[in-house]
Amino acid sequence: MRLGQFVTEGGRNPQVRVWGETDVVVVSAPLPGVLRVRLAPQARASGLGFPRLPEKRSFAVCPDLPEAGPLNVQEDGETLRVRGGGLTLHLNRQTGAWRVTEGGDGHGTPERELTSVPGWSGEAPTARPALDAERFNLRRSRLSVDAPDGAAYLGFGERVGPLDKRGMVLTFWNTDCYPHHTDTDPLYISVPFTTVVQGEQAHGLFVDETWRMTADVARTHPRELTFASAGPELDVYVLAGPRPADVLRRYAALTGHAPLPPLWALGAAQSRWGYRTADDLRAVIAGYRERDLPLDSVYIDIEYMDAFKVWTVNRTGFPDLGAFVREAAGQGVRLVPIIDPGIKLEADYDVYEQAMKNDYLVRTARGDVLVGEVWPDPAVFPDFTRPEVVAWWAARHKLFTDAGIQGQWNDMNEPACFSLAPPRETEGKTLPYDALHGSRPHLEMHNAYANPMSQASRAGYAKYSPEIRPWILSRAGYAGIQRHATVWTGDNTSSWSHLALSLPMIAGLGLSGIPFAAADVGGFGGDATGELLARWYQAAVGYAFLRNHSALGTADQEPWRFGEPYTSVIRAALELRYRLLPHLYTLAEQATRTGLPVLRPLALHYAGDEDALREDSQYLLGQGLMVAPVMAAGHRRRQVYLPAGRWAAVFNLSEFGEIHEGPAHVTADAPLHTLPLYLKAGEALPLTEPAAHTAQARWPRVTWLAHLGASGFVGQLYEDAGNGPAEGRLTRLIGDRVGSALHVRRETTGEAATPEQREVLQIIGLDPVREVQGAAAFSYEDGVLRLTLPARWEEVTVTWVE
Ligand code: MIG
Repeated sequence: MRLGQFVTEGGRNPQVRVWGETDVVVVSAPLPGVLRVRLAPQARASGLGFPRLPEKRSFAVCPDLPEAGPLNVQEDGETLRVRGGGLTLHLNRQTGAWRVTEGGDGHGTPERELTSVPGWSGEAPTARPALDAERFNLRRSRLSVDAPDGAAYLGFGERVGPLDKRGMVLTFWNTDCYPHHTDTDPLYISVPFTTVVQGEQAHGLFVDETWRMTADVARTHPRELTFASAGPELDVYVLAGPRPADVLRRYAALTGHAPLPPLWALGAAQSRWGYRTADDLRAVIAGYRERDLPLDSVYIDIEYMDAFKVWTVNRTGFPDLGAFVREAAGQGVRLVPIIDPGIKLEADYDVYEQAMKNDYLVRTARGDVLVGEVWPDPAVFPDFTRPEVVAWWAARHKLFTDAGIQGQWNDMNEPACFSLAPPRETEGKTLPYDALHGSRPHLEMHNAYANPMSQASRAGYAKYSPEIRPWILSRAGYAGIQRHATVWTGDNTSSWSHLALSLPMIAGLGLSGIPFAAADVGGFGGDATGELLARWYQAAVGYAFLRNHSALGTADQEPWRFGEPYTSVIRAALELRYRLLPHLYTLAEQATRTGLPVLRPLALHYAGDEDALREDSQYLLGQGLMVAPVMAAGHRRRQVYLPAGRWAAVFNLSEFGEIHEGPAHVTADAPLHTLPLYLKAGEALPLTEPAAHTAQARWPRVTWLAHLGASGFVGQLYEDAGNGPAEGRLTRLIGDRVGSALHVRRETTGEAATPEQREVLQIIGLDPVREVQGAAAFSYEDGVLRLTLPARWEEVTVTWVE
C-alpha cells in the first residue's frame, strides 16, 4: 500500500497526515471552500523530515489566516475520506489517486466532483548537490489532473494568447523578455492558479510552488493537465466555486486582498525612459497643462539616479528632489520614481557597503557574493527572501518619503541580470539555478523574488509616511503579489497586436488574483502612430491605471505629439476616464474586498455562455458596463458581443443610442473619436465631470447614468479622501420599479454625505414620462430622462405612460 498510515494532528490548525514507505500527504481546510493537499512524493529520500513535513513558508498565502477548519476522517477500505471546509478529499491509499468533491453530505446537495488527480510522483534528489545548472531535475515532482473535454482554464498569471489556456504549455519562471510576441512564454509574473470553467460551474486549482514549474494544459495529453516542478513537493489548493467570482473571492481570502490604491494613481500618468532631468519633467507637465490634458502623475525612469546606483539622486538633473516634488504637487502632479534591485558593486557606496557587511546578498553555489551586470555594472543582488534584508531595504525608502514621494515602480525584479562574472548561461536573463538565497537555491526562490521586494516598499512607506496610501507598481511577481503591489505587463511594443493583446493579458492577471494591472499605453518599444495612440487611450479607459510609457530612443508619444485630430481624440478619452473615476474607484474598493478585478473579462460574469467565455477583445467594468474598443488600423466599426440582458448603447458615455436584446452580435459604428460602450439594464453608474487632475474621492458633482431594468436599477458609489486610510462611505442608489412607476432612493453607510454634493440622475430605457415628484428639475428627450436632484433628497418618483 502506497499510503498506509494516517494521523490527525494540530490543535489550532487541524491536519490529517497520511504516509507510506516513501510518500507523505498532508490535508487541511484552511478556509471554507478551500482544501489543501500537500503532496510530498519521495519525502523519505528528500530529507524533508519523513514522516512529518517541515513547516512551509509560503510567499503567496496570507501569513495571518484564521485557524483552519475542523476535519472529519473516515476509512472506507483503501479509501480515506477527509472532509473539511465543505469539501471532501477521497484518497485511494493503494494508488495515491485522489478526488475532491463538494456536497453529498446528507444535507440534500448532490455530490459533485471538482477535481480528480489520477497520479502524482516524484524522483529522489541526485546524490551530490548539483553545481552545474544542467544537472537540476526540472521535472522532479509531477502531478496529473483530469482535464475534462470542454473545460476552460483561465488565469495562470501573466500570459499572452487566448483567455482559455487549454492547449498551451506554460512555464513558471519570471522572465525579463523584450520584445515579447503573441506566443512568448514565460513573461515576468508567475501565478500557478487557474479557474477551471465547465459549463455553469467553476472551481480553482492553485499549486503553491515557487520552484520552477511547468503546466501542460491538455496539450500533450488532450485530457490531462500536468504540473512538473523542480521542487520536492506539490502544494495543491482546491477552491470551490460555484462561479468564477466565487473562486476569485476564495483565492483572495487565501492569498490576500490588494490594498486600495490612492485615487491619483488612477488618473492619467505620463512616463518615458529618456526624461533625464527635472526640467524635462517640468516640460512634460507644462505640455499637458497648456493643452488642457488631465494629468495626475509623472514617472521617473533610471536616469534620475547617480550612475544607476539605487537610492541615490543625481544632483545635476535633480538639484533638490523634495522641492521639485512640491512644485509638481502644486500642479496636481505626483512623481513616481523607479527602483531596481541590482546594487552597484562599488567601494564606499553605502548601499553596497551595508549589504556586504551584513551578508545581505545572493551568493554563488560556492559561497562567493554573486556578481552580475544590470544597469549598474558590476552589480550584486539583495536576497529579499530573508526578513532582515526586507527590513533594511524598507528603511532605504526614507530617501523618497523625506522628499514627499508617495509611490514608486519596482522594475527588473525577476530579477533581471544581463550577464554574470565569470560568464555563465542562465535560463532567461537572470541568476543561475544554483545561486544561493541563504541555503535555498535560486531555482526555488527566483519566482518569489519580487514579492518581498515590494513588501519592503510597502513597509517603508508604512513606517515613514504612515499617513499616506502608497502606490507600489511591480514588474515581476508571484502569487500573492497583489498584497504588496500593482503590476504592469512589462515591455510591450507600439503595435496594434500589442494593443489587442493587452486585454487578455490584463484580464488574465485579474483572473489570477491581481485586480490592479495595466499595459503601457501607446506601447513601450517601437514608434507609435497618432491613430494607434488614440485607439489605445480609448481601449485603456478601463485599465486599472492609465500610464503612457515608451522606451529610450523611440518616437515621442505624449498625447499631443501627433497633432490633430489625435490630440483632441486623446483629450476626449482622458476626459472620459476622469468622468468614469467615481465608478472605477468604487470598483477598486470592491476589488480590495472581493478580489474581483477592475477590468473584467466577460468570462467572470457570463461563464456559462460559450461566446462570452472566450471573448477577449471586449471587457466589463463591473457587471454592467461593456467596453468594446476598436483595436485595428483604419477600422471604423467592429463586431460586439452582448450576452443575455438588455444593453443600451452609451458611446463615449454621451451618445445614447439603440437598445439591444442579448445574446446578440451587433455592429458598432466607431469613427476615430468613438469608444463603443453599452450599459446593461438594471445598472446605474456614478460619473463625475472631467478635471485637470484628481482631488478627493468625494465628488462635488455626481451624475448617475442608469438603464432601467425590469425591476429598476442599482448603483454603487464608494467615496473617501482618496488617500490615507481607506475609510469612507458607500452609497447605494436604488431604483424600484412598480408597474409604471419608479421610486428612487439611496442608502448610505459610513460617514455623512458631503452637503455640497450635486447629483443628477439620467435614466435610459423609459417610456414617455408623465410625472416626476421630488426632483428639482427634469427634462425628457430622446428617451432619456434627466433629473436634477435637490440637496439632501430622499426619494424621487417617476411615473410614465406605458
Ligand atoms: O532594461 O528602466 O520594463 O518600463 O523603462 C530596461 C528602463 C529597464 C524596463 C522596464 C521599462 C523601463 C526600463 N526598464
